[in-house]
Amino acid sequence: MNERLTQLSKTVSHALRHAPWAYELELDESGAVPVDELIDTLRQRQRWADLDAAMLSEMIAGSPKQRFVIENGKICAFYGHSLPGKLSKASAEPPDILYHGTSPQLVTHIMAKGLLPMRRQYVHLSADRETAQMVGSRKASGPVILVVRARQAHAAGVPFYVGNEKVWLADWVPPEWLAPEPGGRA
Ligand code: HQG
Repeated sequence: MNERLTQLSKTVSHALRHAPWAYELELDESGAVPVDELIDTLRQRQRWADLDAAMLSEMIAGSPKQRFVIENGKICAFYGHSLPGKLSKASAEPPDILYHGTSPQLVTHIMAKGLLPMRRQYVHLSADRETAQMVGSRKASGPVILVVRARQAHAAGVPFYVGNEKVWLADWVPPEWLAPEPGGRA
């Protein structure tokens, strides 16, 4: 994806995950806004004066991560939200194991308190190890991968929610369902 589309992805993330009010957008209860409204408001900024639906679709399709979806004329972010007013997500039975990549420095705290959403609405979990490795690499050059016994946690009453194919969400994952990957640095 070229630099301009990467910038567009960041701007749309900001608008749909973190600060819709800064764009005079009002998200519905699932976090979606009409595509036309998003395009109109971004076009008022000089940088995005030439934005159109095709460019938006190209950005979504070309992104290595599945961040946004357009459905019935509305666009929303699958995950990542920090805005106040938690968006309702469909809860679902997770796979046996999910992963969470993080900094070695945080592991002691996480193993004491569990995984917390911190600044976002939900804890973010990865469906595969490789994705967790990528997520953790944003935090540390030698990230730790935590293995989450998700199916068992779910059976014990911990809710999980679908983000996209690779991202699962949770409100809180208690420490008893977590273990630093064997051979990891923790
Ligand atoms: C840590 C990106 C101390 C947690 C990624 C993480 C992801 C704790 C940090 C998505 C803790 C929050 C989200 C506790 C959790 N004590 N630290 N008890 N519980 N933490 O960035 O999961 O590119 O908000 O380990 O790919 O890293 O933006 O969350 O390190 O899918 O589309 O608190 O964002 O996607 O960090 O990443 P973040 P995340 P995009």
